[in-house]
Amino acid sequence: MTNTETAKSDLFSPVMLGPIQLANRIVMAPLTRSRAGDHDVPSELAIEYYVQRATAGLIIAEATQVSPQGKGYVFTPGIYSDDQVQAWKKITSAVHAVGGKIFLQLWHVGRISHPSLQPDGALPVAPSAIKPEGQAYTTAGFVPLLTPRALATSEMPEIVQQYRTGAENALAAGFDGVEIHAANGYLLDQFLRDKTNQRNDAYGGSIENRARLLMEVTAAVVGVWGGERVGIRLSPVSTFGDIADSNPEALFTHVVKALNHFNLVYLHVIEGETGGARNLPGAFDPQILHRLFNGLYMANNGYDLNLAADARDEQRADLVAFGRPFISNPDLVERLRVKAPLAEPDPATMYGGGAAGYIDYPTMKTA
Ligand code: 8OZ
Repeated sequence: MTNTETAKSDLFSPVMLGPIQLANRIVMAPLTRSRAGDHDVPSELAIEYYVQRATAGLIIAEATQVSPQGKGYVFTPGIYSDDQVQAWKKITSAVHAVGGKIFLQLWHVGRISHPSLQPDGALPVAPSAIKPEGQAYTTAGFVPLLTPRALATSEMPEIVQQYRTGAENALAAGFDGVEIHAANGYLLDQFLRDKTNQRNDAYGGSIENRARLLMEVTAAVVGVWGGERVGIRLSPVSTFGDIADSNPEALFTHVVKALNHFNLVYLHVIEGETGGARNLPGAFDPQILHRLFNGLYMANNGYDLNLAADARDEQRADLVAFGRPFISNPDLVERLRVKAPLAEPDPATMYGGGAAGYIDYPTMKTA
């Protein structure tokens, strides 16, 4: 990109996302901020938080559990009760009133949870009873993750139903669409990968079997919304959540080919290590998935203006999602456009707490 006063990239021009016109190609990535209240109801503060960031071409609202069982961190919001739908409705209405577009990310954490976060203190569920390395974020602080309970084959329709209910509730709450969270070592990713899925029923073993739950969930969500309002997030080379696969290229090639059947509007790919390096030695090139996919490709992971503009110029992405910069720069799109300096987020207020570090980051104008 050449060095002029304002960035000349078509990142800042409108684009169609299926039937929806976005003002630009810059997406606010889903960001867990852990500010929900009792019963997993999104905070009133979230109205202002998302409105402040509504100049993003698209907001993907934070990961939101589709069921009480799908919860894995304190203070994350849900989309399984009427109170939650009413609270989300206020958020989507306020974002729409200022011209923004907003999807909801549908989430089930699987084994990345803790009995203290589960209904009746139950063990978290997973494809197989394999303990993840790492810690759960609970009301008692960080505690070690435990060996989960393997789901019975007979429980699989109920898991699919949780996503269907989440999708229906997201529709009732006024979202523009939904993103299926199949990344970062949560339930759907746990089924995909052979390190975490050692089942010997129809949901484990071959790549086709390991992808079965994701395809059933996608069919259910598309049944509610239509493919043109459903996106999906994958993290094919990430190990976040203590996840791995013996052949990620074969696995994710199959997954993307199978997803093409649903005509999803976008594929959102965390191209490197979640929250970490973009270039991983030995990892396959996620552009393979871009070339295979029949909808829009949304790139994510450590992008800045130059990387994003280059990705557009070289046709390596249709949309670019920014995460952490949106925490501390509510007017990120304008700052990128005029090449203004970006504010750094304060790690101390990233998760949990109230307004501080949430809705008090200034725009360039108010700074
Ligand atoms: C950071 C902290 C808690 C959750 C993800 C939903 O990685 C998350 C998440 C990230 O997708």
